[in-house]
Amino acid sequence: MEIKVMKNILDRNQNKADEVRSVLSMKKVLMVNIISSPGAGKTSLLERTCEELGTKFTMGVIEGDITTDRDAQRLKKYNIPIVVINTEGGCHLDSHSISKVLDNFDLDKLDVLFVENVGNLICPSQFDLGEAFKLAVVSTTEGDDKPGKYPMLFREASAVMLNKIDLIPYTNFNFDIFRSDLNKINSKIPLFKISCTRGDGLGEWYKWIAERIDAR
Ligand SMILES: Nc1nc2c(ncn2[C@@H]2O[C@H](COP(=O)(O)OP(=O)(O)OP(=O)(O)O)[C@@H](O)[C@H]2O)c(=O)[nH]1
Ligand SMILES: [Mg+2]
Repeated sequence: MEIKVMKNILDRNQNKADEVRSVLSMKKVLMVNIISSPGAGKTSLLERTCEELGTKFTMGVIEGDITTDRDAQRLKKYNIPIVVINTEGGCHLDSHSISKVLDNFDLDKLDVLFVENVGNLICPSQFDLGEAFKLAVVSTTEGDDKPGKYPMLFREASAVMLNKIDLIPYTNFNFDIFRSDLNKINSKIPLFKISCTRGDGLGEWYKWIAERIDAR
């Protein structure tokens, strides 16, 4: 019985996600669903990306948070449209919540809409928001075992950002284990080794995302 209820929830979510995807595709807006555990660096990556590509592309951000608008406050200085969705305890965004806030953006003018999902490695991977693709962010301080332990996100994502590589010397993170586990799940997935604080590896990310925005 419980399984049936869950299936209904996912079916309803999928129908709305398909609607959102078709609206965004008509308007030529690339929506990117950013997923990570709490603190891996989603907002830091957005700060860097707004700084670098904010003049080249028209960007918007949807900030999913259980409570507070703190991440949105951090992005305010880039003068881009930002909408906060507080899930009030919910551990992920869904397509209905995205659909309800799309009117807050001028979709005719937008090139890219980044969605920072609620910090969680599990539930957000199950809920299609109508995005063009999912982006997985993991950080070295979380350990090298995350692809093996939480395979769904790494199966679903179109790219992986391995953040906080500046901290590797202070952890027991083993890149070979990380890469080998990732290969077993999704061997072709692009992997960016980055540090949002120091700036390592971000040039390749800017190039990769800019190509996708251009090709939308
Ligand atoms: N050393 C180091 N710290 C980082 C790096 N990237 C982010 N941080 C720090 O990690 C902490 C969390 O970063 P956020 O960008 O807020 O992470 P988040 O994924 O948005 O967090 P939630 O929204 O709470 O899930 C902050 O204190 C950042 O300054 C990095 O590359 N290196
Ligand atoms: Mg954040």
